[in-house]
Amino acid sequence: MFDGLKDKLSSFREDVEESTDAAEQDAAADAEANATAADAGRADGSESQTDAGSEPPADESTSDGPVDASGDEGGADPSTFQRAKAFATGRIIIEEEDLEEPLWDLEMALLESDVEMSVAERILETVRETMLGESRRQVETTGELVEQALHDALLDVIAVGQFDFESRIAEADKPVTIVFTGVNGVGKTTTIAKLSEWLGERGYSSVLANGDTYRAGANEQIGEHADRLGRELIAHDQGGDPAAVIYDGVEYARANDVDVVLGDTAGRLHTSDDLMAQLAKIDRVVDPDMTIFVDEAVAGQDAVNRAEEFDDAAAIDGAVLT
Ligand SMILES: Nc1nc2c(ncn2[C@@H]2O[C@H](COP(=O)(O)OP(=O)(O)O)[C@@H](O)[C@H]2O)c(=O)[nH]1
Ligand SMILES: [Mg+2]
Repeated sequence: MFDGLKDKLSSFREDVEESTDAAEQDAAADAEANATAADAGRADGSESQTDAGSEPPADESTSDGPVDASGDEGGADPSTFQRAKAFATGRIIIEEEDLEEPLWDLEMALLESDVEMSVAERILETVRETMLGESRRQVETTGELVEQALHDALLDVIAVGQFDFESRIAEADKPVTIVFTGVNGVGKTTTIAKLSEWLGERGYSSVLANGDTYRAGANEQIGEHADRLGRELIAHDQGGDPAAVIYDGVEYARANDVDVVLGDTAGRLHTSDDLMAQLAKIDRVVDPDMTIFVDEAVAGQDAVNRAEEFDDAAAIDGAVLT
């Protein structure tokens, strides 16, 4: 899925390159035409124009002279002259019309790849704004410019409501309790193991609390991670109360000066009222510092809908996409 989107993004880059290349050639032709106009001016025998004509077309004085001359012919619009001038000075100006078709194709590609309409529009708007009227030096390819504009636009949309996870951990009173929610098999337990390692690398101790008392084998799975990581695991028997397990995890952390409690939960369908009510209970009893929603990046719009449902049961502070 992402390979497809990647291909489309790079074809957007090629499309813009093509249309600006075409514009570049027009500008080159215009620059030549201007030079010819300057020559024609010299043929008229005007002394001052002869001096101007001996300069390269980049010079201000030439662009003034011939602009008036060809303006009389009704040849080119001002933007063409701007382009011709920019070309002569080694700069290219990107115009709305260069972007029109590639942006349309990009919009289709984003929508086909399950990107939400308002997000796609925001990306397009940022790319358009970044690139329009942007002039680039010839050493810098249009491709690089497009890549940077896309990069900035994507960062811009995913940076909404962003917070610095590490500084939040650093500043919070210890122990910091984090509960992980999400549907089945999206990577909650694996993410907890990874995060425990990540925290350890930054000097924070952590304990794992297995609030997944539902699925057979859940204790063994997270137990394996805890063993490998050398972390304490708080677990109850299958069928126990998940809120009680995570609460025990918090008690353990308090008693043993552990910095972070990583509370796992059983995967549940957002459509299952009972299980969602159980999640709300965990939230009430444990009152975690953060609730992290985990989902698969490939879930696309489904993940957004699920996140909304989970957020209703236990307010989400952040999300991990696996
Ligand atoms: N490709 C990929 N697989 C993952 C990732 N995280 C977890 N998995 C795998 O997805 C499966 C379910 O992971 P698990 O952590 O048990 O999901 P949970 O049911 O949400 O706890 C396991 O086979 C994991 O190895 C990830 O980031 N990428
Ligand atoms: Mg799990």
